[in-house]
Amino acid sequence: MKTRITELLGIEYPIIHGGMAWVAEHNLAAAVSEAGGLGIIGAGGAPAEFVREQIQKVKEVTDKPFGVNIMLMNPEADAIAQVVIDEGVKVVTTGAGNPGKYMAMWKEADVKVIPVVASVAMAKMMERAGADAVVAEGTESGGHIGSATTMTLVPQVVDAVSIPVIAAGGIADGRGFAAAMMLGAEAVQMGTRFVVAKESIVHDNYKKKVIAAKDIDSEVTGTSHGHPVRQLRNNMTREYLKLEKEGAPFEELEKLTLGSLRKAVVEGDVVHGTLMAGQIAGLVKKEQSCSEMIQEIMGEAEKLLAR
Ligand code: TUI
Repeated sequence: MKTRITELLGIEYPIIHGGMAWVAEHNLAAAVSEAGGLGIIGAGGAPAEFVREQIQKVKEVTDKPFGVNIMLMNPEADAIAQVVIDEGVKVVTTGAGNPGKYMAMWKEADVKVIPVVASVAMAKMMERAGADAVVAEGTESGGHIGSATTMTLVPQVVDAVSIPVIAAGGIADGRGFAAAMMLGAEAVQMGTRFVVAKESIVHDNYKKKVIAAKDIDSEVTGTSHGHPVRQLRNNMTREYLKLEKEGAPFEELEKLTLGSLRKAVVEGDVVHGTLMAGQIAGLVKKEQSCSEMIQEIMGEAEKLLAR
């Protein structure tokens, strides 16, 4: 399937990988790229030198295009912005902020820039700043989210900009992919389904929670301090939401989440850890290789779109 995104990025299938902190590391990124999508290394809160090593590891195993996601609240974002240039990375996606100040340096180095946006205003601002495409990410997504749904956000962003739009949030199968195309998207970004990929290094306890999750098993924490994060319900979210309701200060809430994503992904602590996942977790039922996932999604979508 050809779209402006497959052409822009030189990939076979219009499926890109969400830049999930701790999860989207070199093994998973390389697997998604090898399967014909665009693998992404999620820099999350990692130091710049760690990101450089991750990039080098992907380059060792695949010649296919891949990207790096820079989470803009990372204190080392400036250094990571330079590392992607030094390492010759061709595509950058950004999240949780405005990447405007890096745009000139990336354009000069011929890096394709794809900011993740959660509003029409941000999408327009990014197009004016020189973005090559945008990811319009709905509130169904896991992790740090905006408030608009994918169904409402994607067509409004498509109408507001001329650059290609990638839909994200609530997409995990061929039906979601086809629906995104109907809304005017030219690719999809998926996170939750890749969490349970065979190549994903996420702890088995976390994968089992995603596979067992039902439609309404996610909660949004952090709304009170302006950083809403979607994750699967557990002891941690119950405690967090109780404190938030009582008006606890940010410092107290932060104690619960410090290092909690690592705890879940690496140690498999599904009780106190943060199990970031989107609302579509209820649809994710089995572990498969990235290639099996992408082939299955494209097969289903092509049948639906041919109707
Ligand atoms: O960034 C994400 N998802 C994330 S980042 C992350 S790491 C984290 N961990 C704990 C707490 C907070 C973050 C986990 N998941 N998705 C992309 C995304 N970007 N969603 C929403 C936005 C966004 C929000 C506001 C993009 C731009 C924006 O504009 C702000 C501005 O500066 O104007």
